[in-house]
Order: sequence, then structure tokens, then C-alpha cells
Amino acid sequence: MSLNTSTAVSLAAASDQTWLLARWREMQRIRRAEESIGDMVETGEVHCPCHLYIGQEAVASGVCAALTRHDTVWGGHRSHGHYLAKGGSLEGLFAEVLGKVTGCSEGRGGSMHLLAEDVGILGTVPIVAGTVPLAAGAALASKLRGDGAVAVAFFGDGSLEEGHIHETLNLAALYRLPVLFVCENNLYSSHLHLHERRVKDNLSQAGEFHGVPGACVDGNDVEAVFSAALEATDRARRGLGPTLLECRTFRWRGHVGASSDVDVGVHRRGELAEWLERDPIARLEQRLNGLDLTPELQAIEDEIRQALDAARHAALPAPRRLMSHVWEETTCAN
Ligand SMILES: Cc1ncc(C[n+]2csc(CCOP(=O)(O)OP(=O)(O)O)c2C)c(N)n1
Ligand SMILES: [Mg+2]
Repeated sequence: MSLNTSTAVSLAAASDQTWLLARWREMQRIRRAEESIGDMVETGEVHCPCHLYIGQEAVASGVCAALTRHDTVWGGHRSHGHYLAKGGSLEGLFAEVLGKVTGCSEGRGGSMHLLAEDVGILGTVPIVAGTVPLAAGAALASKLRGDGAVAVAFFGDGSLEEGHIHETLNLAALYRLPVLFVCENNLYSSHLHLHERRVKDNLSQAGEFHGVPGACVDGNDVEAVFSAALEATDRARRGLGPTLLECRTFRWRGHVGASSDVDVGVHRRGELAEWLERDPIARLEQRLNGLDLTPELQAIEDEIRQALDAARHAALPAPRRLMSHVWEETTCAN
């Protein structure tokens, strides 16, 4: 794919220290927020299942840096990072996992159902690949309206084993929809390694048969993710249709919960050690030319403490509101 001038300008900005620092802040914010959530899961303060994103932060940050506020993001069960990178509020996230009324989904959804329409997060849903067709629907709506927005579907490697994702790829290609399919290949679907589920390690090619070009990038390199996402969104905005981006990465914690998942009969112990060496945040720090990041980190920790405090002090939803937002059919008795 060739770059047009506006893309090239933005790519130049990406190597700028200010841009890199913004990504570092965003990724640290995601990691620190998730560590707090992990701690609350362990102490039992959080009751809903939480799938932590630690280790994958460069994917959310790199992709969302290529988006405007107007673009939409769709996610799954492991989407705290997508929500924060797209501009969702910290307090809204903490309050949501705590089931509070000030949560981004009014405390009704928990960790796996995040909504923030004002910043374009139209839904994260734990049905594997469940939001992928919805992203294509949003892209179709944008195309019909001509509003120039792009829809992004974030999903895991396990999603490509769902049939309807292939129907969606075909439809998106046929209608040249402005949609970016981001497959976060963290090598595991629950506790099954990619090699136990597929003969070929070729996820980036999953759309080619349907006419969706694919690219595979190092998902722990925020600059590489950003460049690929910018190229794909630029292509979508020019009416050239969808792209499938496979971002290779690794989750540091278990499939669900706060533990590291190295003792559940899978071969993760050795792999985790290797991937810890490829920490996306440490890699970015090397690019920040010895900048003293201590004050920045302090500011992030303060922000997290305040957001968490506010969430903890918020009220639980009133029981009488249990049925609000629930569709109800009224029947006439005659
Ligand atoms: C349709 C459907 N099938 C099965 C599940 C159970 N399930 C929840 S998460 C998950 C694994 C998903 O793996 P992947 O897509 O690679 O995402 P990751 O957890 O690695 O981020 C499964 C099988 C589900 N939620 N929905
Ligand atoms: Mg996976």
C-alpha cells in the first residue's frame, strides 16, 4: 500500500518525542489501571470476571493514535485498554468494574461491557467475535452517511475460528467498507496455543480469500502498530475498503483474573519470560532518550488514585432501576 501526503506527515510526527511521550503515558495509564483492577480482583473487591490486557498495551495505543474522536471502536472481553486508549474515562472504568452507577455502562455491564458513545466506544461484548459484524455495520452506516468515519474491530486470535467473522470479511470487502479489523494475536485462546488450534500460523492472510488485504506487525512496537493502522485507516477513508491487521503480542496475566497463568498445564512459563523481555513500555522508554519519567509516572499514579477513590465512593445502582434499558413487550389483555 502506498502512503499519501497526509499519512506521510503524520508518520513523521510519530517519531517526535512529544508523540512518543503521549503514547508512553497512555500505555502506562492502561497498565497501572489494570494492575489496580487486578489487585481488586485478588482482594475480592471486584466481583465481575476481568480479562487483563497487560503486555498488549501497544496495540490499543498504536491503533487509537491513528483514529479521530469520530471513529468508532468495538471490542471484546479484554477491552479495558481499547476503552482507555480511545478516550474513555478512568473513573468510568473503575466504577464499571465495581458495579457503580457512575460506571461507563451505569454499573450494569462490568469489565466486559464497556460503552462510551461520546468518545466512539460503541461496545465491548464478550461473545467471541460478537462485535466484528457490528463494526462492519457501523462502517456501512458511515459510508451511507458519507461522514468519513472509520470503524475498528479489536478481537483476539480465537475470533478467527468463528464463522461469522469470515462472512463479515467478505461483506466488508464487497462493499468496500471503511473498517479496520485488528486481530490481537496473543497466541492463546483461553488455554489453547495457536498451534493446538490451527495447522498454519497465517492469521494476517485470513481476509485475502475475500479480498481483504492483511499485514502482520510486531504488536509490542507502538510505532509499528501506529504506522500500519494509519496506512489502513487512510486506505479506508479513501474509499478503498477494509484491512486486516494482525498484531503479534502476548498477555502477561492469565486468561481471566490476576494471576500469571503459568501453572495451569500450559507451556506459558518459558514463553512469558521471553515476552517479558519484549515489554512494549520498556521498549518505548528506550526511544525516549533518557527522559526522566518519574514525574510523569507520579502524575499517572495520582490520577489513578483519585479516579479509584471517586469510583469507590460512588453509589450502587438503585434496585428499582434493574429493568431500565430492558426491552419489554406490553401485551393487551383481551
Ligand atoms: C462465541 C463464544 N465462544 C466461546 C466463548 C468463551 N471464551 C471466552 S474468551 C475465549 C477465548 C478467546 O480467545 P481470543 O479470541 O484469542 O482472545 P484473548 O482471550 O486471547 O484476548 C473463549 C473461548 C465465548 N465467550 N464466546
Ligand atoms: Mg488470544
